[in-house]
Amino acid sequence: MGYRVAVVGATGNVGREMLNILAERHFPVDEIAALASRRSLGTEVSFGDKTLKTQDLAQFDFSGWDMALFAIGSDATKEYAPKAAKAGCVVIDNSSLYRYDPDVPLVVPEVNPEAVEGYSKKNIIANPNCSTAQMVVALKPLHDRAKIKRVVVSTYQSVSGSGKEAIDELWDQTKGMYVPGQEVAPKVYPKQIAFNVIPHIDVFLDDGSTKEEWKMVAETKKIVDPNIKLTATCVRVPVFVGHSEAINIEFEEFLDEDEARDILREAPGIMVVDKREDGGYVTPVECVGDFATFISRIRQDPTIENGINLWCVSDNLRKGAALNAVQIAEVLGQRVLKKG
Ligand code: 2RA
Repeated sequence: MGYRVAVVGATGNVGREMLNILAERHFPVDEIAALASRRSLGTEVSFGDKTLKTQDLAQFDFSGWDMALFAIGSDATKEYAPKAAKAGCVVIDNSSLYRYDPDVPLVVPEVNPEAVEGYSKKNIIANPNCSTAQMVVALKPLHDRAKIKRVVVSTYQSVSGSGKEAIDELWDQTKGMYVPGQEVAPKVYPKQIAFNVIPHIDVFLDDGSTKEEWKMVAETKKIVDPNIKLTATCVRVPVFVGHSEAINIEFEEFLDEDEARDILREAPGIMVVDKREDGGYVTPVECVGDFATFISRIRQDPTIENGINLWCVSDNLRKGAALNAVQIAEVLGQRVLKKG
C-alpha cells in the first residue's frame, strides 16, 4: 500500500522536477494528482512514463490525501497550504513562507531527518532555500567532526533559481548580443545577465545584505546549529541550471584537509571530485540532472588556525528544491506515516 500524493504547482520548473523525481525514485504512490492554477488547467505533465492532466488547485479537496508537495509562491501557499494541512494532508512546502516558523520543521534529510517528527504542530514541513540545502549537506559531516565556528560563503547562482522567465531572458539576451537590432533589455534582473554577474538576489535589507544572504544565515542556524556564525554574498551568474558556492569554514579545532576529504567522501548525498589537475573539479554544467551535492577544491586555509576551503556544486532544481522535497516525503513515510 502506498501514498496518495499531490504536487501543487505541477507546471513550474520545480513542480515538474518533483514529478520526475517521485517517478525516478519509485516513491510508493497509490495515486498522484498534478495541481495547478486555473489558467494552466488541463496542461499535460509527465510522471514517469505516464501523462497527467493538471487539475484546478482552487477546486481540489485534499481530504484523504497523504502528502502535498508545494512548489508555488508564498502568496498562493498562504491560501492553500493551511487548507491542505487542515484536511489532514501533510504539506511539504518549497516556498519560504514557513521556513522560519518555530512550529514548522525545516529539513534537509542528510542533515536533520529526525526533525520531520515535529510536523504535526501545523501538519507542514518546510524545504530550505536552494543555496542553503547544498551547503548544509557539506557542512554537517564536517561540523560533527570538528565543530564549525564560522562560515564565509560566496554563491554563484544560476538563473533557473528565478524561474522560466529568467532562463528565457539569459537565452534571448545572449543571442541578442550577436544579432544587431535584437538586443534584449534587462527585465527579470536590474542589470544585464548575459556575460555578466549580479551581486543581488532577492531584496536589500537595512544592513546592506540581501534577503537571500539572510536566508542562508537563518536557515543554517535552524537546520545545523544556532551557534554557527555565517556571512554570505549571493551572486547571480549567467548559468542556466546549477548553483556553485565557494565555502570557507573555520572550526573550533584543527581539521586536516585529507581527513576532511575522507569524511566528505563517506557523507550521505555527497560526491567528491577533487584532483589538483586540469578538470579535477566539478562545474555547474556537469551537475544538471544529478542527485548529488558535488564537492571539489578541498584545501587548508593557511590564513587562520583551523580553516578549510571548498567548492560546492549542485542542481538547484533538484537538491536545491524538488529532490530535497521528495527526500522529506521519503523520510516522513519511513519515520511517521509508515505506509508503502
Ligand atoms: C534563487 N534561491 O536562486 C533563490 C530562489 N530559488 O533565485
